[in-house]
Amino acid sequence: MRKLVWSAAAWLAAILAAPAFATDAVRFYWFEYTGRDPVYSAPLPAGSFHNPILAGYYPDPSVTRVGDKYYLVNSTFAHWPGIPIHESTDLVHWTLIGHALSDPTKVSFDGLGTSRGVFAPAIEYHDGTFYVINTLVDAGGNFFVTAKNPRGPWSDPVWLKEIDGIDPSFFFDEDGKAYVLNNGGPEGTPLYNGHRAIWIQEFDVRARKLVGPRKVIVNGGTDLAKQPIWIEGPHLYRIDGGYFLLCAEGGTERNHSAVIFRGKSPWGPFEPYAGNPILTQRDLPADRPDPVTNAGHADLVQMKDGSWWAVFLASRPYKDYLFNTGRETFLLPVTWKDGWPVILEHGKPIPTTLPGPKAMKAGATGDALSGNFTRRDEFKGRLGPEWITVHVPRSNPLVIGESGMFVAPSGDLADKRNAGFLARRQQHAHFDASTELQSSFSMVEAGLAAFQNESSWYFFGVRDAGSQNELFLERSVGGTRTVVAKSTVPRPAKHLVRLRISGDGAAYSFFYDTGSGWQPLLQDDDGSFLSTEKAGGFVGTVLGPYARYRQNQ
Ligand code: 6LW
Repeated sequence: MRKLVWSAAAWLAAILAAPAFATDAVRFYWFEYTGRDPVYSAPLPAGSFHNPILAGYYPDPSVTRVGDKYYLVNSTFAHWPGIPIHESTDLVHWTLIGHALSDPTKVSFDGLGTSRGVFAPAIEYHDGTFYVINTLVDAGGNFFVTAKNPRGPWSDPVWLKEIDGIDPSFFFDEDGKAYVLNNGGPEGTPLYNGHRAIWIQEFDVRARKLVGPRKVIVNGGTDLAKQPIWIEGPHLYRIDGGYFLLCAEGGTERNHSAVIFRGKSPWGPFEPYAGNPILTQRDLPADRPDPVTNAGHADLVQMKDGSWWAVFLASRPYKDYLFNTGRETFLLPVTWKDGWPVILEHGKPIPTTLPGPKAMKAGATGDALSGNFTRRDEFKGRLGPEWITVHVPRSNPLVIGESGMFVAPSGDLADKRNAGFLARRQQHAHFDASTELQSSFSMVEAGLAAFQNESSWYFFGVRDAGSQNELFLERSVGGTRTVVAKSTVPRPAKHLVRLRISGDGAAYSFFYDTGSGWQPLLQDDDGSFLSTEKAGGFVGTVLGPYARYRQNQ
């Protein structure tokens, strides 16, 4: 049995250093995921790309350019490792190169809901150093980490206790001064629900700490009289001698938007653009084809060729306001109008296929993150970049050998702690996820889970039933658990069982194969309870191998 090293997650190495562990571990031989959204079925025109560029739950994107490379970070809440760092040379094809939070001894989300922990991060590069700043909600607050190499190692967190709020970002000015911005409560009592403000404070780069007074530079939003809500995600840029402040406004749901302000100093005053918002989908007809919604929380980047682009979050409902894939990362070109950056004209739908940046080379590749694709993991020695866990592992849940991955049962999906669950993001409304496992166990139940949060999940598993095996489907809807289907089958040869979950919008279907081809256990179950609209939260559905100790039926 050989130790495992994840390409981007040294942390896992630490966990798996331990010799082969619990004898109750379940062997999974492979896992295969196929995304088949009709909107991406047509061949991609030359020079074009699909939106989102990072499909599945990759919210709150922030991007920076260093030379001819781009680095992007996203929020990860209670999933682990935290704050993935993707690298690209064309803003379209991205490769996971590491995580800003990967030392399990430094962070804990135990006891927290799945949508607590890592909120919106921001990445900057200054004077040979990468900076990632973030808020660990209910888990320590605001902090930053630094690295010379974006692949790591990243420093231990430097806590910023002065900041009472979220969505911090750095701004390094041309005059050598630096600042931290964030959104927080207004000065004094909020005037209305959702009344927030954008704050700024100077940052001493050498001393690595905040200095001087904190100041509100935007109170409420673009027009306080209109009671704008949730002014958030601030990013400050110096462009052609002016200071541009980009923020999200309206809250991260249907009414989300991106708004821009301009000033002559980082301390303001900041004047809002008369043409705001510069990005939203909130005023488009609900019955439009292939709708994209929630668009907002953006960050701008100038490419080497001088063109400007924006990354931002948005979601793709499969029906009404239902999406199980969370808030994803999109890309659009920025146009300049009368000296103001505009991401999308009012009333225009976000395109899901469009021409890419000039830097995009034919045949360029990256990780499987956009469009339709199939990813198969044979669990041989190294795990693909897509794998994460829910919560920070405390023990060693996984070991990979020459032939398969062993998942040790520890805890339960509802536990708000790490369980024996290895997951990847659901990245399509139409998908198939399948695996093969060895079912020779007595005290354990194992199979596939589809997990939105600790109260909303499916567990499609197999367990011992005397001389036979029992396939079962357990569903937790808002915390109420029900076994909605089960079937007893003869013990398969070599105890090999294949399981498949197929999703088509809200319809989730469950198939098994014990040697005589795929058999349905349950088809077209209403999986819309895994949607953000019904389950709540800031994340998206994740899928993968799961094992737990048998529960009293
Ligand atoms: C993020 C903030 C937000 O930090 O949600 O609603 C938070 N807006 O900008 C989590 O995504």
